[in-house]
Formats: sequence, C-alpha cells, structure tokens
Amino acid sequence: MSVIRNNWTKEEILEIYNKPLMELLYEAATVHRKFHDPNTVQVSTLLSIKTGGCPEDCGYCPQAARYHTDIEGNDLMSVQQVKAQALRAKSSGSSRVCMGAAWRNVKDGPEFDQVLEMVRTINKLDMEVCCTLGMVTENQAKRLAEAGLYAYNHNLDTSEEYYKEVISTRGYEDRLETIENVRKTNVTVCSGGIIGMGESTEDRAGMLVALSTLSPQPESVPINALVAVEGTPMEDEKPVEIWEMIRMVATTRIVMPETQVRLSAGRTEMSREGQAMCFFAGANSIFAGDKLLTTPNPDVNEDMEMFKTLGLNPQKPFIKISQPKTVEAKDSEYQSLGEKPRWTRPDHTIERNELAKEKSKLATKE
Ligand code: SAM
Ligand code: DTB
Ligand code: SF4
Repeated sequence: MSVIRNNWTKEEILEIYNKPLMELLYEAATVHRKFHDPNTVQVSTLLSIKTGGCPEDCGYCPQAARYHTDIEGNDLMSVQQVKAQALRAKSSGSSRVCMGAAWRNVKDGPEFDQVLEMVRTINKLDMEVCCTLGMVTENQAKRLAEAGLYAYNHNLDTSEEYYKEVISTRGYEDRLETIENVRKTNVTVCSGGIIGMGESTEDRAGMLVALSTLSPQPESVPINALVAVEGTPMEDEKPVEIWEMIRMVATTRIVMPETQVRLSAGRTEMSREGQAMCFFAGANSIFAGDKLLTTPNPDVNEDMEMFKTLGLNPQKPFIKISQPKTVEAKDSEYQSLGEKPRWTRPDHTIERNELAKEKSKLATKE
C-alpha cells in the first residue's frame, strides 16, 4: 500500500507529468484502483448564487466587473430558489451542490446569514453542500461548518510564480490562509486550479507541489481547462489539448492518491473518448448541469448516457465523511464578528489585465 507523501518536489512531479503516456496512464490507473472504486464518479452541481460584478481582476474570470463580458449579473439568490435548484440537482443524480458567489471574500452581515441558511437547507436535503465564496476568516469557516457545510472550494489556480501574472488584487498567501482557516473546522477542502492560461509545465507542477504538500492533502482537487471568455484578458488563449488534461489528471492522481480528482470546466470541448481517458487516468468526479457558473457545460442527459456507455455509477453522498449536523441560527455558538480582515492587495500591474480593462472602458462608451 503506497503511503501519502507530503514532500513531492517539482522535479519529481515534472518527471511523472512527462513520462511516456502509456506509462503514465498505467501508473495513474494502478494508484487509482488501490484507493478508489474505478467505476464510481462523484457528481456535483454548480449553482451561481451571486453572479458577476466582482471587484477582483482574475484574468480568467468572466465575472470580474472590470472586463466587458456578456454575462448577466444577479443579486444573491433567495433560500427558496436555491432549495428548488438543489432538489432538481438531486433528482438528476447529483450528490453535491456547490454554491458559488462572485465575491472577493465573505463579509459578515445579512447576505452571509442568508448563505448560512442555504447551507442548512441543502444539508437537510441529505446532499453534500459545498461553497466557494472567496476568502474566509476562521470565524466565518466555523459558522459555515456549524450550518452543515461539507466542503469549501478555494482554488490555488496555478503556481505561486504564475499567480502574479493572473491576479493582482490578492496574493497567493491569502489563498493558503483561507485553506488553513477551513482546516480549523471539520469542513473538507476542495482546491485545484486551471490549465491553459499560458502557464508553463513547470507552473502546473508547481501548483501540484503546493497542493500535495498541504497536510492533509485536499479531499478534492478540481482540474479546470480554461474557458476563454470574450472580453477577459485570456480571451485569446488557445484551447487546452486533451493530452494535457489527461497528463494533468494522471499526475494529480499519482501525487494525491486519496483525493477526488474533478474533471471541471472545459468538458464541452472534450470528446467522450477523451473524458473516458481522464476517468481511466484517475478523475473520479465531475461538475454536472447545463451550466458551470456562467458558461456552458454538457447536458445532464448526455452525461448520464456517457456514464451508461462507460459503466460508471454516480457516487452516493457522505461516503467518506459522515453527514455534518446542522445547528440552527438561533442555537449558534458563534457570533457575527463584523470582522474587517486585511486580506492583501498586491496591486502590481499585469499588462494583459490592464489592456482588457481599457478595452472594456472603450466598449462601454460606444
Ligand atoms: N469568487 C470566488 C473565488 O474566486 O474564490 C469563488 C468563485 S470562482 C468563479 C471559483 C473558481 O472558478 C476560480 O478559482 C477558478 O479556478 C474557476 N474559474 C473561474 N473562471 C474560470 C474560467 N473561465 N475557466 C476555468 N475556470 C474558471
Ligand atoms: C472550480 O474549480 N471550477 C468551478 C467551481 N470550482 C466553482 C467553476 C468553473 C467556472 C467556469 C467559468 C464559469 O462558468 O463562469
Ligand atoms: Fe471574482 Fe472569483 Fe471571478 Fe476572481 S474568480 S473575479 S474572485 S468571481
């Protein structure tokens, strides 16, 4: 039985990533079978509970207010709307709902209280609840845990070095600190990244070093292929080749044997054969539903057909960790502290982000 290693080096990871493909696939599939049932895939549904208008400058993101994209922004959804969507997701075979908000960080107040109520409501539907709300403090993470949150998603996105070329409004250390805050609770950590943003293979390996040396390693690692959205600084990035996705998934599986590796954004561009190779290489989770947060995703029925063709079964909820208990707001042990945490704001200049902002200003004037 291999042991989980928290001391992977970039050189070792690069060596794995660059192996002849058949060797890489065989090694990854062998690790996968030791730790997981290869015919079970976890299915998560994404729900954008607050869309667009985000103050950050993430170069890949269509929800950043400073870029001129086509998406329709929305205020925070109501608890009832979220419940209806969660029920739909459950009936179509999802065991988890991941609620995303276009926020830089969580702010104490009525909107966060409403999100806590959404967490309670979905947990009571016996589904795993995940949130991705930006940076969180320890107290906020504890309040989410108490409401019944199962997972918190906060991606490292890329290597520490390349992160500076992607985002200037917050630092890598803020990302790591948020993950540490989540780790102070029983909520599981979901953290991964994006390939296809112009990063090098070394950056991909660097991100896997950062994730695999976390102790414990994240319980789930989403691997996204960039969805290049018009108006964002990355609109002209070339699509990721399926071989790169397969290599990234396989390498992630080898260095993080126990984690659920999620085939995330970019599936609309992948053939069934390509996705099948990713599952063989160790991917055992997907985002399902016609939409990711703002961009398209394969149709649920098509995904279920693919599962049938490949003999895959959706994973039941709470397999690895038991269902958290929900504490009602009136019985809460924690208070809203009204914190004003000082997350960093490096504010260095990223040329392509600045150009996209300028272009957006011109487009708005027209
Ligand atoms: N605002 C919160 C945050 O940034 O932490 C949560 C939502 S944010 C949209 C969640 C993640 O989605 C990002 O960290 C990024 O990895 C992924 N993402 C966003 N836009 C993407 C795109 N165009 N292509 C692929 N992944 C993307
Ligand atoms: C993750 O790693 N990928 C998801 C989820 N976590 C929140 C988001 C993908 C977003 C793709 C672009 C969009 O639809 O806006
Ligand atoms: Fe905002 Fe998150 Fe998009 Fe960055 S990734 S612009 S923080 S919604």
